[in-house]
Amino acid sequence: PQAGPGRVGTCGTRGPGPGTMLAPQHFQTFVFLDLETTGLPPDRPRIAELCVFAVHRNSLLQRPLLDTTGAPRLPRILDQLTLCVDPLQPFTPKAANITGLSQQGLEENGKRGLDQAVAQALAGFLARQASPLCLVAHNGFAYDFPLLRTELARVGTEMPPGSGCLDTLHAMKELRLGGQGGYGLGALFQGLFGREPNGAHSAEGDVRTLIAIFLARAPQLMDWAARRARAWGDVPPMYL
Ligand code: DCM
Ligand code: MG
Ligand code: MG
Repeated sequence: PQAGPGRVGTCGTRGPGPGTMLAPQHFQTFVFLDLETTGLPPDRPRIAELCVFAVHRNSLLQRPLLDTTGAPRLPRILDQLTLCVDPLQPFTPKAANITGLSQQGLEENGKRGLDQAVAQALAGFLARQASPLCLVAHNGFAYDFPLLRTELARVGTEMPPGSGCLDTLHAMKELRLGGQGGYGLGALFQGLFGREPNGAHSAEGDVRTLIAIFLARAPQLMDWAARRARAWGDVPPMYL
C-alpha cells in the first residue's frame, strides 16, 4: 500500500541492492546536500563546508525556466543553508586544491568546528520543510550520507529518522540516464547542458549543479525516490 504524506516508517523491504528501502511514499521536500571535506574516505575526512537546498516537489515538477546558456534556472522558492566549518584537521593536498579551502583559511576566518550549533541549525532548517523529506546527494551512499552521519554522531545528533536518502549517482546509473562522459556530476551537467557547471567543489556550487541535473530528470528521479529511497537510519557511518 502507498504510504501517505507523513507516514514514514521503515518497512524493511529488501531491494536488489544492499540496504533497506522505505515504504513507497510521496516525498514532499527534496533536500539537496553537498559536503566539502578534508579528503577521501581512507583519510577519515572531516567536513569543512556543508550546503543544503530544500525544494518542494511542486517546484521540481514544474517545467523549469532556462538561463541564457540553456541550463535550468533553480526554482524561485527554495530554502538554502551553507556553513563553513573548521575541520580541525589538515586537508589533503588534493582536497585543498579542488575546494580552494584550507584549515588555516577557515581558522583565520574564525570558523568553529562542527558543533551543536551546526547540528541545531541543520535541524531547524529541516524542521521548517514539509515532510516527508528525501535527502539527495550525488554519490551520497558512498560519501556524503555516511560522513554526515559520522559527524552528527560526534555531536550526539541525528537527522530526522524517517528521512529518505537518494543517491543520484546510483539512480542515474540504474536508470541509464548518463551521457558519454560518464556519471560524475560535472559530466552529467556537461552532457545535459553542453557546458561546464559553475562553482565545482564548492558545496553550494555542487548543490546548484545537482539541482539543475535533477530538474532535467525530475519525474524519473522522483518516481525512483518514491520506490527506492533508503532510510537515513540504515546509512552506516563512514567511520566512528
Ligand atoms: N575529494 C578528494 N579528492 C577528490 C575528490 C573529492 O579529496 N579527487 C574530497 C574533497 C571534497 C569532497 O571529497 O571536498 C567532496 O567532493 P565534491 O567536491 O566532488 O563534492
Ligand atoms: Mg559532493
Ligand atoms: Mg562538492
